[in-house]
Amino acid sequence: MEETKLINGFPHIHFSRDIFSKTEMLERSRSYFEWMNKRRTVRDISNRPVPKEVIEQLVMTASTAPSGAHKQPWTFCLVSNPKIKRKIREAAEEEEYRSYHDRMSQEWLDDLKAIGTDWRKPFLEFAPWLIAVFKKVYDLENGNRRTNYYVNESIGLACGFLLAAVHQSGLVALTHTPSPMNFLSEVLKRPENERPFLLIPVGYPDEEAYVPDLKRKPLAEVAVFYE
Ligand code: IYR
Repeated sequence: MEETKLINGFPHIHFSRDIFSKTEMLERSRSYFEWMNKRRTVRDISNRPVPKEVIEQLVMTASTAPSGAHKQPWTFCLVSNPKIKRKIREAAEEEEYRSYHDRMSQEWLDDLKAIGTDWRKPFLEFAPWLIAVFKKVYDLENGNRRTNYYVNESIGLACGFLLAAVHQSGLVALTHTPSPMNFLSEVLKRPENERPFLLIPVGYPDEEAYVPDLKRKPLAEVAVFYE
């Protein structure tokens, strides 16, 4: 087998991977489901420090996600600086206070009752790391605009990979969406081609952590087969 080949004039490398027997495939897919089904969004995050090297690896995993034309249109801002975390908490709580009091519909507030959220966001200060994910709506190469494609799909996938990597490392995360979150661009001084997408505190769960007793939909409710 040739190792490389030109396609459209561009080098392609030969691809191969481990292929498993049917039994092994079933066992691996089952155990991965069981493992991923243990992942929970956790709001009670401890202030116990998490090494920077772990966070670096988590971001490298997130950045393996597929993206439109392989542009990888994302920037992960990794915040452990207490002053910056405090600024983010204050700005987020200001917006969230207004959302919970004026901007969210009664239906929305009712839907959140079972989850137990409110405008207070202490985890933004106490979690050892905040990962502020920015989408690059376009790239800037020497001041020239270059188009990015399927930016929302791409960055959503990268965040999914990130959450799986956090879970794999034994840590917990919270997908937080302060709204509006333009304040993140200012606090973190991001360039104009980047827009905030998600704010993800990461850390160890508190010893006294509680999560809502959620049930996940069974297969029949989330899948339709056409055989
Ligand atoms: N952004 C708010 C409200 C909120 C909205 C949904 I939809 C949630 O699943 C949880 C919270 C907040 O972060 O509190």
